[in-house]
Amino acid sequence: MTHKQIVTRYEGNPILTKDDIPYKVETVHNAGVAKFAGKYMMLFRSHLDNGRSIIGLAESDDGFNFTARPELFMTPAADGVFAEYEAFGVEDPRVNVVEGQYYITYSAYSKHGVRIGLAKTTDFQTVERIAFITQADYRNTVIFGEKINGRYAKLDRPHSDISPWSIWISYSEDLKYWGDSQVVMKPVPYHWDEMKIGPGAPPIKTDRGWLNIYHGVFPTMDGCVYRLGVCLHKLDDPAVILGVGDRWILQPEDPWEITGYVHNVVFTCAAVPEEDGTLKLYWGGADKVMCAGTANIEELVDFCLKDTRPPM
Ligand code: BMA
Repeated sequence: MTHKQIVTRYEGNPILTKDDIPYKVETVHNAGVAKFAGKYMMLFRSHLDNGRSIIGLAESDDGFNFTARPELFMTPAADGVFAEYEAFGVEDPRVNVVEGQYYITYSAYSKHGVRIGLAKTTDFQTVERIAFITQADYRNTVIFGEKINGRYAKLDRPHSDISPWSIWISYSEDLKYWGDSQVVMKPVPYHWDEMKIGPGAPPIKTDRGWLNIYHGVFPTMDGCVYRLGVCLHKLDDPAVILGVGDRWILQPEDPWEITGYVHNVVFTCAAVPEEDGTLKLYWGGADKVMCAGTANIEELVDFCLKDTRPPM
């Protein structure tokens, strides 16, 4: 099997665009998706025509045909600490199903930088903000679906000049206060993910480890190319990476992935595991539309373990 076949694109892509939204937006992309009460709930990011982002909601019975609700789901908070740190927009939500509860991790932008907010929904109508769970220069936080050795665990992507855009793990007893952080994976020079990597979909538990579908960025003379890859974290110690697939599993190929708001981008915030051993993968195409595909979970795990590269 070649890397081109491991993810099968849905024939009806793109599955959601700005033309499907009952209010005015410029883009529909980088959505978190989870199953809730028998439906697929999609929290999607949209740029407004001032360049800032808000989050809308669409729902589906089959995971491919989505209908957007007329109401917005999340806009920058109006007051308090959340207003201070979300003033420039809310972006790239992940829906983390943790012990049956729905936690949303989102990028909050402001004049202070970008940091990660944690919110919760019990009904996909209302959203309750809980806390900011990182400082600035963090994006792409995903939370493991259960406590591991008595603590919650999250992956995210801090940035520093000395160690650019790498994946770190940290732990918490209450989802609010996090610590014991350490780096687990870094970009590899002259490789498809040499410039930046970041967690994508919330990790999926398998018999052989936690499957992490991440994004990797390669700089070119024509700008950056965003692709997706996979790695596998040890079940009882997710700071240990058992394997990183050496090749990407998805790259921009369809016209709406190559051209859009930002060209040459496939970017994921969601993968939904199904009972038949497949998963539905969701990605933003060129920061403008939502796309979907399917993959076999065991094949993705094999991909992590068979032709691997070191995590750092
Ligand atoms: C990243 C984030 C993502 C976006 C990607 C490609 O830095 O801004 O939301 O999809 O760039 O533009």
